[in-house]
Amino acid sequence: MKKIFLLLAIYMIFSYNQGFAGVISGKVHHDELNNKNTIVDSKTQKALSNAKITIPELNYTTFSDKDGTFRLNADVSDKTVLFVEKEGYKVFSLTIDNSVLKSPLKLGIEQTNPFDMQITEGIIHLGDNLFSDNSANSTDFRLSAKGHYLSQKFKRPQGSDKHNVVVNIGTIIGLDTKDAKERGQNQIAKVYSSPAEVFVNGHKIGKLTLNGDNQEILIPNSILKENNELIISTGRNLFQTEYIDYDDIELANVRIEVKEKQYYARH
Ligand SMILES: [Ca+2]
Repeated sequence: MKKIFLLLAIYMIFSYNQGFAGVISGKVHHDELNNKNTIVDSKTQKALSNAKITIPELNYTTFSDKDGTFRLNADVSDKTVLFVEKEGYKVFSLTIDNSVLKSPLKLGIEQTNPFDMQITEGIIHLGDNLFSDNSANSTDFRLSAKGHYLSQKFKRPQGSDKHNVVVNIGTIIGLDTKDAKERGQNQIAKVYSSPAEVFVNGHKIGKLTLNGDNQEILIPNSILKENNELIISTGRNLFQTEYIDYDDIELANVRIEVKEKQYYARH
């Protein structure tokens, strides 16, 4: 009887190990399969080869192959910014976290409009480097803050008389506003910050209350000059009265774009 129990125990250990090994290899297989991501032209859906894919905060760079596919062999845990760059196309940026490893990405990138202007390169951290681990930012910003606002000059884009000019915030991470908190974008229990604000030539043209990609703000034609200044200013913790605690945020891929007028009429 004892022998049978022993054999049973050995069998159970053996099958447990087998099962365990099966789970691991299954997971690797799953990731490899789903890690095959694609870059396409957003209009034609044609696969695009040799697009450069980077995750600056992880020092990760790869290129799409001849079928437009790429694997993301990066250890993505916290929220961070993924960029796609290709000549003739607008810089594309996307907020990613570890969920990107669960399903394949199909990223459509848009051809450059000759009047569009790229305002920022890489990732810009605004704030004061004081932030909670529960904030909506990546838990460990790799870049130290460049101050609480960004200021960039830009020329009036051609075609601005007939078309709308917008500021496009490619990606924003880390806003700890009331809206961001209510949408579950952070884990902070009580406090929140005022929104980030966007100014052109001293006029407030909009505010950013939610994290995400491709947020557009219209620049009223009446305030555009030949030479313009764009300011994006981060908010403040509204519950800290003893000192100013700026909301630590990451901005990427800010562009000035010229759009068809109907675009805004429809929305
Ligand atoms: Ca702060």
